[in-house]
Amino acid sequence: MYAEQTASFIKTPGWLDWCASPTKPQFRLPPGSVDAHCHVFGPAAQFPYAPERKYTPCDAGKEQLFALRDHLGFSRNVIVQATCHGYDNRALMDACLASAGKARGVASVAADISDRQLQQLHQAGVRGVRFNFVKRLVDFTPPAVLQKIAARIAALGWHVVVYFEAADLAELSPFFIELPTIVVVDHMGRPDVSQALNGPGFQRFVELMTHHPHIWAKVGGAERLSLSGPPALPGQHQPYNDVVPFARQLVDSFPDRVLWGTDWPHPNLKQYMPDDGLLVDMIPRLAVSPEQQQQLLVSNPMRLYWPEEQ
Ligand code: 0GY
Repeated sequence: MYAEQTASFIKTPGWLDWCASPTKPQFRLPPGSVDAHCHVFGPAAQFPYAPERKYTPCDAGKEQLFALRDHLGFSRNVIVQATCHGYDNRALMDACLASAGKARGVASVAADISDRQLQQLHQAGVRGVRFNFVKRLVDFTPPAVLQKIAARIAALGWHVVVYFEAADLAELSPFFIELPTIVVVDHMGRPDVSQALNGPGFQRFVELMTHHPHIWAKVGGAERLSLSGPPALPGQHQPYNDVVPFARQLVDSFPDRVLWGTDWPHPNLKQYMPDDGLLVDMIPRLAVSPEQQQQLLVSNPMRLYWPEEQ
């Protein structure tokens, strides 16, 4: 499995590489801010991509992630295992271990993972597992298998991160409700932002959070969800306007259960690569008050990923 040669890794046709020179954000992040959703890819020469992957990215290693963290003004990262690495969490663990305590991880694990391997992940800084239901990214795993994994990681004090398409929320909700840990939903459950904010699609997700206080949401991913897109020229208009009301409703309604992340290096975007500095500059439009910003960027992620420092 680990014998694949770097030379055989040819990027998926049309792959867009991450933005090498993002602008410096104008928004000054609160001290101690956490980028709570980002990834590392490879580098493939050291950490080969998984044979079962659905895409082959460009490399995006820990040094580059840490440089972005410092450039944007974040203090810490939560690195989420990307599907291109399958259940091989070595690149994620390596990044967490090299971060001097400034990165925690969310891993992907198979049902047959041993207790010893779970302990190794914990020691590296992993505090959650990701269950991915997006069909273009992963093959199907039966819910019963995921429930067994969840029961085991609950005993470690970890939580579950879930990624799914909005159309699948109704079917998946009973499963999420029964999970024995905090459940963090990636990209706000991927709402269709061309639909009304108060329409049934997004309100189903809001209802889920209203009635189930163990469900949290990440309110990043504007560049992935937006149909209006970024400004044509820097400063021309407010970017990603169409996503703002959706994120803002979640921040206003559940200020102690929201997280934000860059999603660097932005896998599978097809049109353009976002400027991570402009994404940070969106934050005060989503979390308007200094109190909300403190919760979104500092106290919520710290409670989940660095509880021992609280
Ligand atoms: C994201 C989104 C995507 C990919 C992954 O693990 C992954 O491959 O999460 C996507 O393609 O929508 O959050 O990074």
